[in-house]
Amino acid sequence: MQIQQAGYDVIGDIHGEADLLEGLLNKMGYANNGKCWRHRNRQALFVGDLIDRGPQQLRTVQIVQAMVVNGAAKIVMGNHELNALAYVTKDPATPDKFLRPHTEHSRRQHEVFLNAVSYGSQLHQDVMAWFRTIPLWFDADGLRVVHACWDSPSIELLKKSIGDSAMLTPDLVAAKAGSDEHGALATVLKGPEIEISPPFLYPEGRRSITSRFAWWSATPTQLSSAALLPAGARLEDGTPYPALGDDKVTPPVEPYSDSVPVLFGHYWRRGTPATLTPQLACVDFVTNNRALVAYRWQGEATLGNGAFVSYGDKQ
Ligand SMILES: [Mn+2]
Repeated sequence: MQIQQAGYDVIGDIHGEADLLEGLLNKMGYANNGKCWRHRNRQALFVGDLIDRGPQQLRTVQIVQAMVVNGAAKIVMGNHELNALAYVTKDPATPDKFLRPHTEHSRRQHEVFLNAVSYGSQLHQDVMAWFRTIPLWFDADGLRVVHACWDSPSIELLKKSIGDSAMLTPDLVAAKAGSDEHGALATVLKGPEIEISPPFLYPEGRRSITSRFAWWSATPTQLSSAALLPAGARLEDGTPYPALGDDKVTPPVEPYSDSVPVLFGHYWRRGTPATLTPQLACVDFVTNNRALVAYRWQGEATLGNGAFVSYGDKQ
């Protein structure tokens, strides 16, 4: 067995797959000591998006929270945790409304979680209280971790209002769409987006005029390498969305140029886990079968493909 030096095991978006999480932790040499899963000389570092989608969301939260509270793990916030907080937070400007409107779409996206905790219960409030303690990014020991995008101007802007602790504040949760703070928070947790024409439909039918942007792309001004359409995207007439051409796009963020490596989740990457650049790697992968991916970081400034580990994939 490979000897692991001290460092961080950066674990991708779990989305309620608690069985996969425990399998991955076990595979990486973590053991459950009755209080939490723990490694003798390493820490787990979760990229967020613990909830929504999968079947074991409450158990996922409980496993991760126990690890964080007992010092066996760290975590950064995902857009699904932010959404969960906005879903229960009244808009200070219009107190009869929630910051995340309770639309059919937002309710459906969140309903497995809401059913698991029972909406409005003490348990629900306790989980939200813990979510409020999750920092927006990690930047220490020669490593950076963020849910979606390490955009230095956005992070510097957020630091001006919330400081280096990277903790969400009530004012930041309530920042209005169109404000600099709202844009910076969206860039960091949801990733930058670009306009796309014609619009596309997600597999479930929702229409969108913006697409995710491959902020790590070496050719960010070519539509084909810059736009990330979801699998199964269609045109409004129902036909498959055509292949993207080499139309020029204006990158919404500057390329990442620092020497500190960045690990992130969010992007549903396909295929065998691999780095994107020597400084950038995503740990959120969708494979043929359900799988959870981690990057076992041991202090290196240059990321390498040998550090990925996955569990649950039958390839
Ligand atoms: Mn996400």
